[in-house]
Amino acid sequence: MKKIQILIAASMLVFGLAASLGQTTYAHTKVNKSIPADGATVAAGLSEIELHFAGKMRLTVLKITNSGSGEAVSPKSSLPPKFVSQVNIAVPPLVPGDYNVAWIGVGSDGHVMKGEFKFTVAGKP
Ligand SMILES: [Cu+2]
Repeated sequence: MKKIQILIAASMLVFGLAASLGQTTYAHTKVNKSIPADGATVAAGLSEIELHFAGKMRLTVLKITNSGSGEAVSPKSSLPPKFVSQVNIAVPPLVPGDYNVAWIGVGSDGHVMKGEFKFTVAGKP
C-alpha cells in the first residue's frame, strides 16, 4: 500500500516538473525586436539603439562593440533600473562599420536571459 502511494507521488512530481519546465520555457523574456534590427544596415550617424522585450525585463548589461576595431561604444544614457518592456539607449553618432550588441537581463519571472544581435552602419570604415 505504501509503495503504491510513493509511486503515485513520485510520478506526480515528475509530471509536475515537466509541466512547469514546459511553461517556463515559453515564459522566458527575450529581445523580440530591435532598431536597428538584427542583420540590418543603417545610415552613418545612428545615435540611438532601441530594444523591445517579449515581456518586462530589467536590463543589467548592454555591450555595444565595433566588431572591426574591437572598441566598445560608451552609451550616453544609462540602463533603466526597473522592469520595462522597451529600452532606448543614446549612443555617440556611430561611424561606419559592423557592430555587435550583447545584452543580459532579468525577466519578470526571475530568469537571467542573454542574447546578441548585429548590425552594420553603412559607409567606408
Ligand atoms: Cu524565464
